[in-house]
Amino acid sequence: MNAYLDRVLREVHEQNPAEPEFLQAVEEVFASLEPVINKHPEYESLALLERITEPERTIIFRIVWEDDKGITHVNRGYRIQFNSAIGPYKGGLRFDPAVDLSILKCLGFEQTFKNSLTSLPIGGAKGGSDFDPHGKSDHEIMRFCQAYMTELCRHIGPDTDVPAGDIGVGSREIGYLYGQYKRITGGFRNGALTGKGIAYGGSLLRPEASGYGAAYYIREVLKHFGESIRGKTVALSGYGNVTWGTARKITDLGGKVVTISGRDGYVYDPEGISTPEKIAYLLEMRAMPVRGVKLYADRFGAEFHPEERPWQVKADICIPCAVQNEVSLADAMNIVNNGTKYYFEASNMSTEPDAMTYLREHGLIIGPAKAVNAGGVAVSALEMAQNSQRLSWTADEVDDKLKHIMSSIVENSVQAAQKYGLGYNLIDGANIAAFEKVAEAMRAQGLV
Ligand code: 2IT
Repeated sequence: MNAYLDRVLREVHEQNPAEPEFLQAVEEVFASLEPVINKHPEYESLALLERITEPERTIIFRIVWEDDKGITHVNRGYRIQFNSAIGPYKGGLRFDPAVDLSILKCLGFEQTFKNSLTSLPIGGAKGGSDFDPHGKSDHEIMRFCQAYMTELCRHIGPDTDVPAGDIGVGSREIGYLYGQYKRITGGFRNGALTGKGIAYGGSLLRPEASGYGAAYYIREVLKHFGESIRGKTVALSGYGNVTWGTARKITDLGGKVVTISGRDGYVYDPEGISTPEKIAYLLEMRAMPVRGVKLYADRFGAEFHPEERPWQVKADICIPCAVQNEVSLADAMNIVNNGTKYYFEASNMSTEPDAMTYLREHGLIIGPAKAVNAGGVAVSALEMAQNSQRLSWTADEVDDKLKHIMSSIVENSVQAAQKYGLGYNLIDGANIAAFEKVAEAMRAQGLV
């Protein structure tokens, strides 16, 4: 490895020893940057890598809220404002008991590069809380969101930092968060959050955008190999927003989605998770008190495999859509044994490093998360644009822009890889294209 990359990677390890996910994300990006750093030795004197791996600002705060029985709870809230070189901080909020500083720094770092790839003017951020929304009443969710925003409101705004949803934060939570933001700050600055309901400035297609974008990205890549989604068997994991949007668009484009998964196991539906009723059921399951996908199997007579992951099922295309590090080396071996040709990460950092190495060595065509799922945040940026204009665009206008953004992500990734003689390499290409834009903006703005 290039000596400068090597030194900074060591320093990042020394400074963040307790943050495995963050270190994993930095290593993954650095592994692609050697040719770029060789070409730009001046980046060392600008401390560019030291700066790009250090969040500009990390906010950690106490959240106090009362449940329906009047019992007081304390949670930890976070916002990592990672990089604002190319636009206001932008990225989702995750409410999940697994949330910690390492996961959010990992996601904030990734978001910086993802947002750069969209070609829209958005910097990188991530936030959330270790609050578990599962099993909470609507009023408890509202009180928690209000308590969270009471602190966060002083750090965000349409031109500074624009949060959105992620795991555990959907349109209901964004509604409560925006209501509290408006109440405290005054004025109707709805560009301060995205993923809003349509009635108060949300964008059409924002709920669908991550999944539709993934399908458009996949369509472009398959086209390069003279293939199409039509007739392909597709394995998905998860059953949340990304799985839902991906299943819809893959089905529209003639593919057959045969798996979904939850914390309880996976469902194999050989008939295809393809009717509007089945796809809508994914949304219904999320609202149920029982967690997991067994409900789907019971309802539609599909196979349920408890405690297992869907990667044992033979599929032409595998698309993890659930959570970071959901694909292990054993899963990667199953995927290779099944003769799968295409692997696209739709969840952020879906793949453990040794699993990724295995898939790459076995010649799969791989699309990395920061490119594949960038459609979600891209439509968030389009929502910001609509809010600034005080106009709303039609679904077709948003969809056309999303298609164009996703194909330009594929094209820019391929061009960046080819510029450095790396061939058709979507992983290194995405990292390089994303890094070059952020690095150039940081260089131009001086030592800040
Ligand atoms: O991981 C992601 O890109 C998101 N959760 C969406 C972020 C956003 O600001 O729309």
